[in-house]
Amino acid sequence: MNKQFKTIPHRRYNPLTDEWVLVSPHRTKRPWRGQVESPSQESHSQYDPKCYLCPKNERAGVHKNPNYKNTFVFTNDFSALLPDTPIVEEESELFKSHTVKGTSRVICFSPKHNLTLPEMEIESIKEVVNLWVEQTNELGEKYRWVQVFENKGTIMGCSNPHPHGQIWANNNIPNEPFKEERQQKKYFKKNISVLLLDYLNQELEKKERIVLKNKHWIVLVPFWAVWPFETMLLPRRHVLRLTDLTSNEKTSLAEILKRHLIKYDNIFKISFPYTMGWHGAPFDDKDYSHWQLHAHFYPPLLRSATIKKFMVGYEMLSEAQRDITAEQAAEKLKSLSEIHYKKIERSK
Ligand code: H2U
Ligand code: ZN
Repeated sequence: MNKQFKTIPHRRYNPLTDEWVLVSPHRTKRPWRGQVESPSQESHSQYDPKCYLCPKNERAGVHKNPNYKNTFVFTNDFSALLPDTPIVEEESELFKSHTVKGTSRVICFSPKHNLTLPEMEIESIKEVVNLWVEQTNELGEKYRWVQVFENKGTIMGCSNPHPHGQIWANNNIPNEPFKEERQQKKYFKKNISVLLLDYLNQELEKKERIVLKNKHWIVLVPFWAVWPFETMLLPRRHVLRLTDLTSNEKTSLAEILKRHLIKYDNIFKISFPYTMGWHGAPFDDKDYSHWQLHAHFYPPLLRSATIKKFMVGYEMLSEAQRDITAEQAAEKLKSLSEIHYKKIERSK
């Protein structure tokens, strides 16, 4: 590794988005020692009569949840996207607007109000993986872009601790995947190989930012990570979409997700907040061989359970900036136990 990375401010390039990040490691010359605060208020009960996601409870409006046993999906009662919008098009150079058709769904990961993904059994996590795949498959038949994601923790604007995620689908390609589409395509044209697979193979050789591996999957801190503990999860083989995964790959995904999210919870001994989501090739008739499926994890916490990284000031006006380097974050994540802190506390 370039030794100066550890001490000298520099910019790093993100080939997936064609954006740069400012890295300022000199601000953390001391070895990184995460401050551990007492665990935040978490729900201890498996059922909350006031929760709109718990089985048999009423949601806003007229709907009542079934007595579901594993996972449960419903159309968001306050959906940001609608399937039957009339045409709203404007096409002048400075005033442009396009019609958007789509839908938003909410997915409950478990009937248990207080059970988050890292604490679930691998079989139950596989149910969530299967649901992601089924939903992506179904929505991909109708829409070009299917965004599976999870907002976790109040710090991320999540409204309810009940373990859940969302899926939004629409007929156009939104900003983030648009950049990734453009960049992966450009790279493929130039090199006749897949950007993220070439990147992954070089990361496996360098070994500086790899957090976890199993037979089918790798978790790493990207060289160009912006958020303090940002990670990327990707399959080792060339896979375009969630819907292309084999059964073994889905089981192995459930397994690595559990290991990864336990490590996240163990950083500050709290249920670790983040936004995570999947990026795979869009659903239309074009050739997307240049794509590689991957998930991004964007956690906001920096030094403790209560100190988050703010993306304000210079970030809003110039470009993203980080203090601890991607290598330091990977080192920290690697060093953490794969046994959940709550399990250790219970056995004491
Ligand atoms: P968050 O976890 O990001 O807060 O998302 C939960 C979603 O649940 C949110 O988009 C929806 C909200 O619109 N919701 C319902 O669909 N029905 C309800 O009864 C309450 C919340
Ligand atoms: Zn609940």
